[in-house]
Amino acid sequence: MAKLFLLLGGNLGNKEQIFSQARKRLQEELGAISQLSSVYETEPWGFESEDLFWNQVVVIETALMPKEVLVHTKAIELELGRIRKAARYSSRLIDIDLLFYDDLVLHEPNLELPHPRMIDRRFVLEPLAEVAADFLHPVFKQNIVSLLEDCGDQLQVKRLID
Ligand code: PH2
Ligand code: MG
Ligand code: MG
Repeated sequence: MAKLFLLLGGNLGNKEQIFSQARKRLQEELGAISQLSSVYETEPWGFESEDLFWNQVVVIETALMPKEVLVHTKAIELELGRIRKAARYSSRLIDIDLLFYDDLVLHEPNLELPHPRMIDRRFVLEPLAEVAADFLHPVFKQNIVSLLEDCGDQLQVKRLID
């Protein structure tokens, strides 16, 4: 089994319902959820929008290989109504990103692990620090708390109390 770290993100529609459906479908397709961060309300990174995001880290124990994981996460995004736009960053119902797959380092055109932009994004590092503060980034050899300390991203990331 591998420990898979995913990030859910979305800033359109009924976020509570979409996130809940996403967690259910991920569990059915990939394996049991072993950890969940809180949900965070976050300012859009990389583009302008009035619609704040929700972000949440989901940790799954999976028997699938990374490529198989990607096939399933893409299918679940579509199932939940995601429409891909031409623009690099835009508002969306649901995005499911692979952050880490154990400490695997992979550089392929359609899949890079660890997620190449996570270190620049407070909306990833804050929820990640909640569930895996000591996890060592396999490329930078820093743990998540240390990456968060070095992160220059000033956009607001607020933990929602549930
Ligand atoms: N995802 C993006 C671009 N910008 N901003 C926030 N706050 N949260 C996201 O999940 C997000 C983003 C690209 O996938
Ligand atoms: Mg993304
Ligand atoms: Mg994505």
